[in-house]
Amino acid sequence: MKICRYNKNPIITKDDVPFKVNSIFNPGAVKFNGGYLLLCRVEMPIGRSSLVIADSQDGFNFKVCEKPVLTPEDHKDFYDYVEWGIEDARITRIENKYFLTYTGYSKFQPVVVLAETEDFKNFKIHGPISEPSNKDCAIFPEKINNYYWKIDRPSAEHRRDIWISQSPDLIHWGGYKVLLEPERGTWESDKIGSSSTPIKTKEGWLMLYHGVRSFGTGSIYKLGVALLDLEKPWIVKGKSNEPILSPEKDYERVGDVNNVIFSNGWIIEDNGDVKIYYSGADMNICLAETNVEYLLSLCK
Ligand code: M1P
Repeated sequence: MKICRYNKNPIITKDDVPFKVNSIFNPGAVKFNGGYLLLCRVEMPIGRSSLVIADSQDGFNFKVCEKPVLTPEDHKDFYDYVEWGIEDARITRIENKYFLTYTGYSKFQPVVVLAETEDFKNFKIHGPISEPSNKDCAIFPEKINNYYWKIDRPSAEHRRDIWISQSPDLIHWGGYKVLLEPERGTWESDKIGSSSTPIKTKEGWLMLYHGVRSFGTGSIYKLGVALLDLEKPWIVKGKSNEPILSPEKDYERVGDVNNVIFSNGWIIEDNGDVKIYYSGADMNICLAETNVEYLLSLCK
């Protein structure tokens, strides 16, 4: 198996949302209660985003809930940092809790916000765990060497690299290291950002990320994959030397932001199959299927 787009893509569009939105895209993904749960970004007509759940028994056919489950207004103590929207949630299960990391957007620029839930109904919002500008944060699903680990994308002038850091409690972070840099003169020459929770394999942590190349007329977003050392996750053992998914279909080429494939959610099945949930052109939700062995082979 290589990487196959589902033949009924897109699997969710704005027509499937039971309230008025501009678009639905960039879902976090997790197995929950024996089914599949997507925590999708809905951009409201005013242009600010909230998060809504879509659920499914088979991972292909999803039903979008009646209203958003998490909005900027729910962030009472932290509203100043999310006033312009909450975006692009990543979901990490650690024991019986689900930790969400998403972008809080405001006049202060993007920050990473942390929340936790056990039931996807009640959320404990911890607030920002980064200074601006930072986004695209994913937490590893278990402690490594007694620490929690996250990857994210701080922005410095002219730099958009992926960093890794560690924490004793998921709230206080340190030990910052650069993990991956854009590669000049390639498909990922201008910026990169992590996608979702790294997947543990016998050969290392598989990590999905997006790479961006900018032109005068716009940018092209594609996906790549990298392999991190199991015990020393700041060591990159290998990465795909080509993008694994590039905008080709009309639903990836044309939308609010043309030529974008962006993912912040993937699910591994017990047999090693991997479902990559992604969005085309910031407008919809799509599915591509592959497996762990193939992704590992790309990193060698
Ligand atoms: O428009 C493509 C993506 O652009 C941003 O991603 P990043 O800053 O990580 O490159 C985000 O706004 C994302 O939501 C969007 O899909």
